[in-house]
Amino acid sequence: EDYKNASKHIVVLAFPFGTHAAPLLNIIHQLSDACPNTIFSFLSTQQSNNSSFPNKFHKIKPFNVRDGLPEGYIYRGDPNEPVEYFLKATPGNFIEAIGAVVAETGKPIDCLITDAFYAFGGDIADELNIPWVVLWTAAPRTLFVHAETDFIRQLVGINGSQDKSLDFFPDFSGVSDLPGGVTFGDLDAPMAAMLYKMGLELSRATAIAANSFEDVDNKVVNMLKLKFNMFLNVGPFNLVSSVSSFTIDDSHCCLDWLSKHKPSSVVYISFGSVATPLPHELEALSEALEESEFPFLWSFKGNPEKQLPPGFLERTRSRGKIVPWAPQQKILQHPSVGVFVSHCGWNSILDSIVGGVPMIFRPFYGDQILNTRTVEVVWGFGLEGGTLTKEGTKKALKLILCSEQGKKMREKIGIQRERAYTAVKPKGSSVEIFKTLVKLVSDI
Ligand code: U2F
Repeated sequence: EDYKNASKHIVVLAFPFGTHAAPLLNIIHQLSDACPNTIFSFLSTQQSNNSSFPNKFHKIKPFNVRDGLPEGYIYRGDPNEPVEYFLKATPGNFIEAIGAVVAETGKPIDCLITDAFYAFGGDIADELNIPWVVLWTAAPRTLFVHAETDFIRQLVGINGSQDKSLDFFPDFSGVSDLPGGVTFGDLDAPMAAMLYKMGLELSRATAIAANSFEDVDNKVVNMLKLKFNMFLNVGPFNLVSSVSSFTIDDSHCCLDWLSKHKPSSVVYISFGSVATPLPHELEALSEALEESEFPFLWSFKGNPEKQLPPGFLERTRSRGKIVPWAPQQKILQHPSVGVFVSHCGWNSILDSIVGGVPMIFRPFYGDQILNTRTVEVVWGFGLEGGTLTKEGTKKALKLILCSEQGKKMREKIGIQRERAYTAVKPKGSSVEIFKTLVKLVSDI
């Protein structure tokens, strides 16, 4: 019925790992509000759809695609493994599912929107003779690196010295900041190969929307605008709309707990949806928290009783709170939070900017090291952590929470925060650019 009444049908292909499907669904919600006669079919794996669609939406319908896992597959703790099985199943699983959606609904497709990762989206759209729009969910700087991979490889070589500089680009340091698979590591690994292909093919996209804002990283944003027809900064989504119930779930009463603390005094810790620090780092971080005596709120993936030092939970109970999941956006906007110990995923950085909270970094993989570079060097509101050590963490916590330098960082992040808010005000850049995207999608 919903399909029959709709004038247009847009199919959306999500990347079902990390925090990718959530921002994609976020922008689809915004488009759905702006294009009331359009129906959206949202294709992802069953597991991803189950967590993205706790509620049903009238004009956005989830459809499941094969996850590519062998029968009886048991997860053994390597987050890469399910991703690689999934990538092997693409694009076949999506092509099958698109066929099934069209057969089931009787509605031809007018436009394809995909995660930017999916270069094959360009082929599918060409075949159907429809526009291909993508969402880039990470930082502009990371997209730039993937779009310039061939150039970078020509200049610095492959698997050469990690000390080589990248100063021919603005505010870039060296090869060691790049995501694995660009100039070092296994360039043929499935993720690396996918990102390389993405860098080559994205210029075919009708538009590239991004969860960022014009002033977020000026010089790089300008280069991307020159490189692509339409590079549309329409974020940050954490200010534009908050449809994802997972980010606002406060079943562990974190916000009440925060309200009992002084302004800018609490350490908030989270390493995102995929990464976990090594056991010795968990121990070092726990000891640093215990010895420095700051109150802390820790979103902990795993079993804290088993993974944290014996007695730590009891000894810190009066000033520490450990939860399996926290409403991070709200937490970072709470005045009590003074510092964020983070893996530097892009969504977490945007949460920190919007909350005005300086960061301590513990990057793990992919874009995260490059993100720390932007926060530290371009914006100046974070400290490079690397592997977590007790003394290093204690020093960084003290510096951010108790020193003049920490105050300065808060001022610097305040500037970025202001820019983010300005971008989403009426007539703000993200609001105006979003209209371009809406027009593009409505005019098809
Ligand atoms: C991948 O992202 P991750 O999921 O590892 O990390 P983030 O981009 O920082 O996103 C984490 C999200 O989960 C939310 C938080 C963010 O929206 O608000 N969250 C929460 O609400 N409560 C919690 O207790 C913990 C987290 C990848 F690993 C990154 O490197 C990429 O930059 C990113 C974007 O492509 O995807």
